[in-house]
Amino acid sequence: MDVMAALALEAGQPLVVETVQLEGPQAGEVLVEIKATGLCHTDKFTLSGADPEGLFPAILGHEGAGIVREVGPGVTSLKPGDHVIPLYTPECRECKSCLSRKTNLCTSIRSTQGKGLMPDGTSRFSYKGQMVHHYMGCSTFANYTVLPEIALAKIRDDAPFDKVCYIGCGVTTGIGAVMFTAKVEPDSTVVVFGLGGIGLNVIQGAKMVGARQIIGVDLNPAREAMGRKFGMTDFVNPSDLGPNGDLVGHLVELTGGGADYTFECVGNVKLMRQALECAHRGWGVSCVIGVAGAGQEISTRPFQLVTGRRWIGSAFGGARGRTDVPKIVDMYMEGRINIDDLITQHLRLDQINEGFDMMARGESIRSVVEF
Ligand code: NAD
Ligand code: AHE
Ligand code: ZN
Repeated sequence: MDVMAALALEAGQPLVVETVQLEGPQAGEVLVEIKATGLCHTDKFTLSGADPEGLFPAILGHEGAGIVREVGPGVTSLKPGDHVIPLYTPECRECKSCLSRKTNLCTSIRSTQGKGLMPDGTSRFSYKGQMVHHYMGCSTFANYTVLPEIALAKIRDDAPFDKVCYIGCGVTTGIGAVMFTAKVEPDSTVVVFGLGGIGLNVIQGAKMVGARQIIGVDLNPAREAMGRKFGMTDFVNPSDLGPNGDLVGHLVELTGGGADYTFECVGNVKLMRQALECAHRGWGVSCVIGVAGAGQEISTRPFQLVTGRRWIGSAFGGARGRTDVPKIVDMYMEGRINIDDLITQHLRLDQINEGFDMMARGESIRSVVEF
């Protein structure tokens, strides 16, 4: 079938909206009509060419919501008409990782997903007769896409697509990193580096679990008001500390000795180090969420770890998608999570590049494209 998609033809170039061809679902696969998709910083990162796994041409997008239109042979858990959220972290419930109960990083289709292909090693998308790669197993910048059954969370029918698509990445990543990965306790002190689409959800999650102090760090002064709305108690703009300012020292002082939990939500390896080093001696936990560019490495004095700080990371908030995503949708529908105020722009597909420009200029939190 013909579908409308924003195509990433090559790195560093704007997306182009074109008609592309999509083959129907094979065994174990599902055709989904995408109704809405968010724009995440990771899409921009891959489009820039800095992602070692970035492949072109591709249909990017991994934060969507839509409706099942057709199922391939052997699909048992979904049927046409079901409302779903695509999962870039699938949940097969059978692989070593799923069975371990120690991680959400299902490994059953990771190798083909990383090659931009479906589990059988082929792509369902093509353009002018040439193969087009899938992206993160989702490719939600298209009005129709095909996914494996294990990469779809079935959600309630009354949830609005233009809001719950954000649960497909940003909301779950931020709230999940607090609840599932770091397991922040009530009365904790928390520092969040980067108050964008992910960091504000970390703040929201920290407030939800009863953190006592939530400090937000961002270079964009406009992020202060939004942070406070979601539960931030203190705001630090590193540029206010001057060129030789001691950000770590300042945060240690503000928290009375270091934070119980810190989260890096930018993708900057210098900040990752600062986030670790402002965690409390003896027990502070620092969680890396941001995706750093190709070839970059983190460093710190091992003494920081010897003296009891722990450096951890979180992908998709540690959430098991098919199990946890429907529950997060319920939390939103019950008014326990605020998504509406974080969606600052609604766009058409032909405005998608403007959405990425607004992200770069710090003018949007989340832009959502509606089909
Ligand atoms: P975003 O662009 O919406 O937000 C980034 C924020 O960081 C902005 O507010 C910006 O002003 C701020 N910032 C930039 N440089 C800074 C600095 N030096 N000091 C302080 N603040 C700074 O991006 P996002 O969508 O929130 O994504 C954030 C990061 O998380 C990206 O690296 C993205 O790829 C990654 N991510 C990871 C996961 C995961 O599962 N681990 C999921 C989603 C996104
Ligand atoms: N492809 C990059 C890494 C990108 C990355 O870390 N992706 C996160 C999700 S970001 C969502 O916005 C993730 O879940 N990673 C786990 C995985 O298995 O990909 C690289 O450096 O190669
Ligand atoms: Zn994302």
